[in-house]
Amino acid sequence: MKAKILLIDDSEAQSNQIREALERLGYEVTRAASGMTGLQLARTISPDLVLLDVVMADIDGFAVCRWLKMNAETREIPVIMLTIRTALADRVEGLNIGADDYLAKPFEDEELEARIFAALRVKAAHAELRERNQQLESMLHSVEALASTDPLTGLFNRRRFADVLKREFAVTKRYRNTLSCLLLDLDHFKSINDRFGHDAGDQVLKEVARRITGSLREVDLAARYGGEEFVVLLPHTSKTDARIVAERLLKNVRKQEFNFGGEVLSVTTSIGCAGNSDVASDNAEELVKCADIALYEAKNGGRNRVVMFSAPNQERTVGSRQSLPAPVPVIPFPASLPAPAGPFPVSMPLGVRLPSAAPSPDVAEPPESGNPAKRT
Ligand code: GH3
Ligand code: MG
Ligand code: MG
Repeated sequence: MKAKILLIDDSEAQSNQIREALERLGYEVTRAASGMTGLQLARTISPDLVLLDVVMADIDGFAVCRWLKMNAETREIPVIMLTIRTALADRVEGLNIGADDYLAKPFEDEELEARIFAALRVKAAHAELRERNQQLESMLHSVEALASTDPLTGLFNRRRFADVLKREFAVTKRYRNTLSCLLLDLDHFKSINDRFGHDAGDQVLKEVARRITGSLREVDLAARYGGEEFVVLLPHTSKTDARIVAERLLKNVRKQEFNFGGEVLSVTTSIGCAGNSDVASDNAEELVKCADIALYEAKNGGRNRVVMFSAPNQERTVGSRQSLPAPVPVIPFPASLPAPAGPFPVSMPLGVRLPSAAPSPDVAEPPESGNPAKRT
């Protein structure tokens, strides 16, 4: 493809001479007979290069060059100024205002060709560099996105959550706002993997993630905290309001039915909820710890429920070792008893419920027997 050159020169005779030389060299030439026309054409035809005479009747070449270099649309077009051989000051000024090169009149075809070629090469190199930079920038964005996203669910991962938590917690301290945190853990999720395979488990995790984000406001943040655990950060939300959100999540997750090999089932979740009023220290992670303690109690209390964190002494908040509530004792599986054979049957009231089963209460339900909470 021929390079397109815009020749801005008000002298008819000189223009014809240069146009002939350029066309002999294989360039496509458009001529502007005044500085003003040259500026308009530079925008409309987007030439690869401008050859610009200095002395013109309406506006001189310096002014034209300045306008071309100030305008974002034309800034990248290389400009070669045509000066008289003796006028050193003109050449220096031309370069100072942004011209890329100059050509002293009279000139030979070879010099014209060499200067044009050099200017086009620089332009091509700039364009390539710009493209490479754009590619690098978009690669960087993808890498950043990958580093902060959970590939299965598309939610933020734990690393990214930790960053956001730190920032939100600091903002909350500074402006004395409320901030709440929910920690969710699917109930008896392992039995889905065991009965229907890992892909079925993945499908459940994806759908649960979708339901969680669908139940939140835009300013809330949901992340995958671990295998079948999710964490939700609710800025500007008191514990009372967080409870409402948690109960909505509980219902929305439970409502989703899955059909695996003709068997229709739903999953339940246990949710621990804590608020920044539970944390006395500056350590943002304490907020998740409090939610985790509440989640543990939700598991122990029979699963499929929301438990709000409450310190044993209501006056106290978490922030020092002494103020943490005593951990709920874990009852070890007696070594003398044989381990249960095979996977847990899903049809049992294990949180994975058949639709025909009566819905479990969301809160305050007697503990399930024989299924002590295990937190992994
Ligand atoms: P609980 O009610 O006490 O929380 O029981 P649970 O079965 O949900 O908990 P447990 O910790 O025993 O099992 C969690 C299972 O989650 C075990 C692990 O194989 C599975 N898991 C973790 N990550 C993934 C994943 O990305 N995909 C699938 N399909 N399974 C996963
Ligand atoms: Mg679980
Ligand atoms: Mg777990």
